[in-house]
Amino acid sequence: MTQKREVPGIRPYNSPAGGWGALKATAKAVRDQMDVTEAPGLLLRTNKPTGFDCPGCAWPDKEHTSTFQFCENGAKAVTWEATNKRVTPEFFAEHTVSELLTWSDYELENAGRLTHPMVYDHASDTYRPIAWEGAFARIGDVMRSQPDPDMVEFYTSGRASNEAAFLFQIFAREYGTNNFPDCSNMCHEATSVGLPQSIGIGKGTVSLDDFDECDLIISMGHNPGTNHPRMMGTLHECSRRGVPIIVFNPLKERALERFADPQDPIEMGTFSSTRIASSYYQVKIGGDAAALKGIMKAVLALAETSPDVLDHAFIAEHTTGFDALVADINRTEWADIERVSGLARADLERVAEIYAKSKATIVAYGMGITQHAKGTANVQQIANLLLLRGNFGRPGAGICPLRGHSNVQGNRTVGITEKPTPALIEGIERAFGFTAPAHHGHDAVAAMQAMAEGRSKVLICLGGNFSIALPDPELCAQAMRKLDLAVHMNTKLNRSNLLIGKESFLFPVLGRTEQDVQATGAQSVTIEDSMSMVHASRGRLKPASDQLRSEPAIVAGIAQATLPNSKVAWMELITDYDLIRDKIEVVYPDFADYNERIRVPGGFRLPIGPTERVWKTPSGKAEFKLFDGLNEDISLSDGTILKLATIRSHDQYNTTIYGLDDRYRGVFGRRDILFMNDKDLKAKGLEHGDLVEIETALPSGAKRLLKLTAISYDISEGSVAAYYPEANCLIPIDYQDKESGTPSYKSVPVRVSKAA
Ligand SMILES: Nc1nc2c(c(=O)[nH]1)N[C@H]1C(S)=C(S)[C@@H](COP(=O)(O)OP(=O)(O)OC[C@H]3O[C@@H](n4cnc5c(=O)[nH]c(N)nc54)[C@H](O)[C@@H]3O)O[C@H]1N2
Ligand SMILES: Nc1nc2c(c(=O)[nH]1)N[C@H]1C(S)=C(S)[C@@H](COP(=O)(O)OP(=O)(O)OC[C@H]3O[C@@H](n4cnc5c(=O)[nH]c(N)nc54)[C@H](O)[C@@H]3O)O[C@H]1N2
Ligand SMILES: [Mo]
Repeated sequence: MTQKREVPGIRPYNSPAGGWGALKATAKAVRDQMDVTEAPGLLLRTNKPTGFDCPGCAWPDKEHTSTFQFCENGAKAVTWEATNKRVTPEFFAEHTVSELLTWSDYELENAGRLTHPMVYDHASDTYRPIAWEGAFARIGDVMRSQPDPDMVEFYTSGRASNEAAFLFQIFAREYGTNNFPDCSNMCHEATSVGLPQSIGIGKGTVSLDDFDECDLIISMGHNPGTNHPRMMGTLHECSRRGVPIIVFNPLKERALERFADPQDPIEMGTFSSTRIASSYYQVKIGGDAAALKGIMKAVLALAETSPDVLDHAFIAEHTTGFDALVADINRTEWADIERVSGLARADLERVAEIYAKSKATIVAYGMGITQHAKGTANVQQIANLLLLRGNFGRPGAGICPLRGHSNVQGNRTVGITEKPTPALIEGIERAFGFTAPAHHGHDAVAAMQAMAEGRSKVLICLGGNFSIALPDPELCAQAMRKLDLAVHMNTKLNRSNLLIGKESFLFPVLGRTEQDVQATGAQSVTIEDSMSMVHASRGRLKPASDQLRSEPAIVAGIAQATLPNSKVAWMELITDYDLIRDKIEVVYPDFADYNERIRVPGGFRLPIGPTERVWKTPSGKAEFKLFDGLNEDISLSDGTILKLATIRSHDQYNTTIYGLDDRYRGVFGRRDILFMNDKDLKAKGLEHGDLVEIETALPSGAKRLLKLTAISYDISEGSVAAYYPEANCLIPIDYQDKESGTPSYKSVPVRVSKAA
């Protein structure tokens, strides 16, 4: 990287990730949002058996009995929710919705916690307070007047508890639809669709203990220093144990290079750090399947002279499709693998050698794998690599998708899906005595398309910022404005709340950190982490206002008002969440003794078939799945086209912008940046710091442009990166993985030129 010219806000960051910088940033997060005397007590209750589950990420804690695990971005998530700032009826009276639309995403959420149920008033262009019961009654009227239940969309963002998500899906299904757009559709849907075909379950198979026993970790397309910070403790330990950690990522991410653990007194005292990646391969954006096929090709070549390199017994007993995989790999030429992955054959052969020696391998992956036009097939290539050496159902081995929102996996487990299985429909019949609809509903993209085309008229959001998280903000804004009714349940104000159609309600909800008191007393909710551990979470803080209601209570209120002849005892269920969990147990037998088992510290683990070598696929075996060719759109590589990935900064949580720095990448006080390789800058006649115009280079569709400042960065050639959600305007809504519906947020073909 040659950063000769001074560019405002751009300075190389030379320290390790973590360390004193992380402590300083935590102190700042506390200072900016909270009463400094309250914060330590609150942060110390994070992830304790009697405390609340950190809303920051879905990484588990050891049995949930560990001492507090220091984590900068967890502290940001917690203090952002527990802030002293408030968005009151007076605030809304002072600011019209048109004015608020001119605020940045950062300014909107930083205004503070919502305090009252509000309804939009067209005459004054403001949100005005409304009583809960009046709001529910009006929503019920509009819902009942819809000609077809499939004209209503039920959106979930993965922060909702199991109890809230379960009630939400029961409500939607009794109302008569399977329209469940969900943040997971933008996130790990490729995992939810790809892995069941490969190994019979759409979840990770490893537990934290497996990290103690593995002897190789391959990390692909995730940035744990920012997005799964508690994973850094695990990687740090593994590295110190001498476990090779092989990273595939187009960007050099500091936390994957070296990390100083703020809980390690020696590293902190001596300003030293631990290296994380033993080798770091800067794959081209969208080149992972090629890299994986290259590694498999080299493994198969090794197996010709040392047959033990493959687990033949496992392959014979537990898999199908091996011969087809070998034929496909044989057809794939090294020259193509090198060109598409951007990696040298010798490097991939080296990875294969290490893999062939490892007795227990874990592959961890994130959005760099799933958010591609071939996301599902990408995930399946990871499963293939692991299957070749029987890396399932053995200590220290398995697949580790890094989930996003802290309970996104749980939401799926308790029924948020647009494609209900017969077992789910039977379970609902058993528990509630009504027949849920079987026809498939809308996922996130399909829901927004239906809204844009006027086929759906109502949107009910259990959290999140739906229209900003999706691609194509212009289309999403138009779609929102065509609605008859939008209902938002949020902790904080965001842009989706301000895109108003006929009627809009904005409901303030209790967050994870707050006490949830119902008729029978204080309640706990339950959460499922990335490793299928289900445990209780209980907030202790006084709620942000006495008007707040819990998500289960709001869902029950709307359901009761919408369905006068409901088979569900909505008001009774929310008096005591044990009653909701009893119903979950009736629908899902895997939750047997739910209420007893979550009272044990650490909770319980849901069954994961592959850990017992049980494969719930059509063939009853694990299946090798083929990746057709190497890359989705080689036809688009005309030499001038670059691939754009949209990524998260260190100071953001999805569409929530905590601040304007991205410390580990050396960006301060701004987000209008395009990360570019030096060679690409030169080839386009650009210099570090030039203002550039980025144009989407898809064959058809509207012209999509964005201006950013290009900076020289250590990123693979042919690849560029910019921040989400600012760059979402470059992505058409239907540019997606057709198998899973996931938008291809990480591989947008673009042209970059100097701005006029
Ligand atoms: N603090 C914080 N924590 C979070 C979140 C947050 O926004 N902030 N979001 C939560 C959610 S919902 C999610 S889904 C997760 C997201 O966590 P991650 O999966 O880590 O998310 P991203 O930042 O989108 O990008 C991941 C990485 O993919 C790399 N990448 C991009 N394209 C490619 C590619 O083609 N191949 C490979 N191998 N790598 C590529 C990028 O360089 C980046 O390092 O984090 C969760 N936790
Ligand atoms: N370009 C691009 N776009 C992407 C991605 C990308 O990598 N690139 N990533 C995608 C991914 S992985 C995801 S998961 C989606 C995220 O999509 P969403 O989950 O819809 O978005 P968030 O930004 O997490 O939602 C933020 C809002 O959640 C509300 N909130 C916070 N806590 C709570 C709570 O406890 N309860 C309730 N009811 N509300 C709460 C706050 O009001 C806040 O404004 O975005 C996707 N969009
Ligand atoms: Mo996500």
